[in-house]
Amino acid sequence: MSEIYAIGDVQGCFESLQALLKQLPLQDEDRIWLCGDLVNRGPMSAEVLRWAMAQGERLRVVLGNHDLHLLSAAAGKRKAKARDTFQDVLDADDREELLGWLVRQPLAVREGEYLMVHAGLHPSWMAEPVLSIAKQCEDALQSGMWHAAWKRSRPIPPVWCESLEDTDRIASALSVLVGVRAVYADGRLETGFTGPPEQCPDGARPWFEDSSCDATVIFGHWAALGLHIGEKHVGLDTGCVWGDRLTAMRLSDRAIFHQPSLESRRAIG
Ligand SMILES: [Mn+2]
Repeated sequence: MSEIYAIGDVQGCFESLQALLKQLPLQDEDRIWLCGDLVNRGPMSAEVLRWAMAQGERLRVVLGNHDLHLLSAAAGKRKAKARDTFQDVLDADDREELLGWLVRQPLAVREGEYLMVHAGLHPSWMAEPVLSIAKQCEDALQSGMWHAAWKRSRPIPPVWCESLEDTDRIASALSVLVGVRAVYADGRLETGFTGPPEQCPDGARPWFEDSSCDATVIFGHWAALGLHIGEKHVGLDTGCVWGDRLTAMRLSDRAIFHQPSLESRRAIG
């Protein structure tokens, strides 16, 4: 049987990724999923992208907020920040190939009972509509109109509702897919919070507490949540870039593989 190994946020930690892959009992027919934020904060973003490009059909990834930030900075739409560490991509001889590959990646991937997104879902979203909403965002990435939406999504994105259109719709959808951690009862995202779930601001709850999505959702983005294995929600960001570890889960039996971070001494900020 072909297996899927889902891996948490790599963020330029190429050496940890390679070490984790060596641990996995990968067979030729097996697949690898990366749940987004392939780049930034760690030391080797370009190498992660080169490796990902070379995997072909064996690899599926979804885009995360750091991936979008890189694409935005590369297009001159947003300034890189002092803490950003993706200059290796911007200066690379193969920059256009790397960025061209990245911008074609999806925001949601579904296979069977599994749905992968970077951050999470709006509590009202079921699996099929998520793919349709993600497709609208992917079309916006191809057309370039997403830059206006990405700008509109911060600091306070439009609250998701099905009737949103155009820039507001993409802004709201992107803010959820690549940014959500906690949500208020009225559907607003808590946008500034990055702490552990038990410290959610008053009135906000982790998005998955109120999700009724009819798929098992594989996500990353929330390092302070750590490895989170719920019945229908699996969080895999275990803070490799912050010196903790990189985690993989074999989806069929939920076997977990850990690689302690090899980049902690060099990670910036
Ligand atoms: Mn993220």
